[in-house]
Amino acid sequence: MITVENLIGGKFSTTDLSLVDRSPSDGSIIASIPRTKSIDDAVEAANDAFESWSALSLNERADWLDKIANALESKSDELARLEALDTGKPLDVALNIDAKRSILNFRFFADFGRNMPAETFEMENATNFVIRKPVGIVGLISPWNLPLYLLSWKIAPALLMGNCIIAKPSEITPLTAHFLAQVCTEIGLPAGVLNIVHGLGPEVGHAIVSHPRIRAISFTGGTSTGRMVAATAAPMFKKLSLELGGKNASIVLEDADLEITIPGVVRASFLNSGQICLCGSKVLVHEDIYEEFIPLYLKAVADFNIGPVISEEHAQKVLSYIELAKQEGGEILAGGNRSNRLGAWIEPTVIAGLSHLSRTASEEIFGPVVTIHKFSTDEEALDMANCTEYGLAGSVWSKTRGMEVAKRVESGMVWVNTWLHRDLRVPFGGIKNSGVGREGGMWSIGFFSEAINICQMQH
Ligand code: TXE
Repeated sequence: MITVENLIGGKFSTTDLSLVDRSPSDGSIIASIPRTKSIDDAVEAANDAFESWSALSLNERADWLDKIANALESKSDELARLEALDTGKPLDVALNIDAKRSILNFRFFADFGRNMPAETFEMENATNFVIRKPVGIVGLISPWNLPLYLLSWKIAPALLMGNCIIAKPSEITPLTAHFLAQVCTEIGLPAGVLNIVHGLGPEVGHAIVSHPRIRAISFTGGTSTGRMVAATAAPMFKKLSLELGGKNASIVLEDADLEITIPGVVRASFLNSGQICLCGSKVLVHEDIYEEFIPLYLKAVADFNIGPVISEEHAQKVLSYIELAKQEGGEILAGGNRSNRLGAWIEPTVIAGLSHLSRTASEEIFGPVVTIHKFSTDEEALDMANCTEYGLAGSVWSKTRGMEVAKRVESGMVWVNTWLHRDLRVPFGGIKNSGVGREGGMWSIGFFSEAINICQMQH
């Protein structure tokens, strides 16, 4: 069994109370983790490290990001193995999605930092300089679906801009955050720059969100939790970035090229067992191609390899939605049951015949379950796509009208004839109840720095 420890001030430690981390594949205990309640020592460590870390140049901190990327890359197989063990996802997904993108997050922000243009604004008789100062100590809280992928997405720009960090990974998937802590210690990242604490959300998570010396919170997780985080942080005037839930539509117009659309929509439906906030869990298909689309889609679903969902508890939540779908009049076209494998395995499930206003088609399920709906006009498709409380992502599949329809999808991100094709320079985030703020490229730089203007008169 792995003993996961906190990294505070460059030292590993544990706590009197601990929690267990279970394998989604068979329910066995794979690690113990600290049940941290106080973060005062981590805040002190971050405070002690801040002056020297923020005094480094942008390029010196970019070099540190490259050192982390290089160290992770040299151990990417171990990183992928731990991520697959902790999340249950197939090893090839852990390697090609999670490990690869975790490394890229550090490398991308290293390069981005080195090539950031100076920000000046000339007046007739003065020059305005925009100076970017660090926020100070920042709190990063991440979920269980893409553990190091999403945590590194926050750590990299936060370090680049000179902040010191108190990070809290999900207690359900602590292994790769601990692995990162070990790697950063091995390469000599200065003590206290990156502190990683483990424990329960309402305990150590809340301690981070409510600590007065932590001046920015970047949170990824559920909308209901995001609401609690905002309620605590907003009155303290902390900077807040919330990447929350989604209920995204894959819109297939009548002129879609099914050669690319079928595999693309299946991947959007079931990648990571549907446990990505960007997944297309509502499949909207134009009536003219619906009869052709369904058998092709179901065949591709049957061939798509997925792992278990993250935990037995989450499996129960997902199965409850399948039962709800039946009560709401849905027709199960594929799946609908637990797989006969040990652990939290659920068959990829496709449900037809539901109103887009049904609870099943409106609420975030966050598992391998999609609802499929027929529409006759673009207007109808957009109503079906935009009717939920969420506004995170979506995709439109069409040879001629993708951009036109995509502009009318009420979400932060839309892909046309592709899905999850990511340029890390673009803004990433949602609208409505999918969150507040954007991260990615300059949006991450902006969030993890305080933009200061100095206006110099030319006499
Ligand atoms: O998220 P949580 P979970 C959605 C999805 C999923 C639901 C819950 O619907 O079923 O959210 O997933 C910490 N103060 N998404 O349980 O509970 C918690 O310890 C401070 C979408 O992962 O929001 C963890 O580290 N922190 C999402 C992190 O918040 C608290 C991806 C996320 O936990 C806290 C994952 C509190 N009071 C789930 N309570 C996406 N958008 O990608 C919990 N935490």
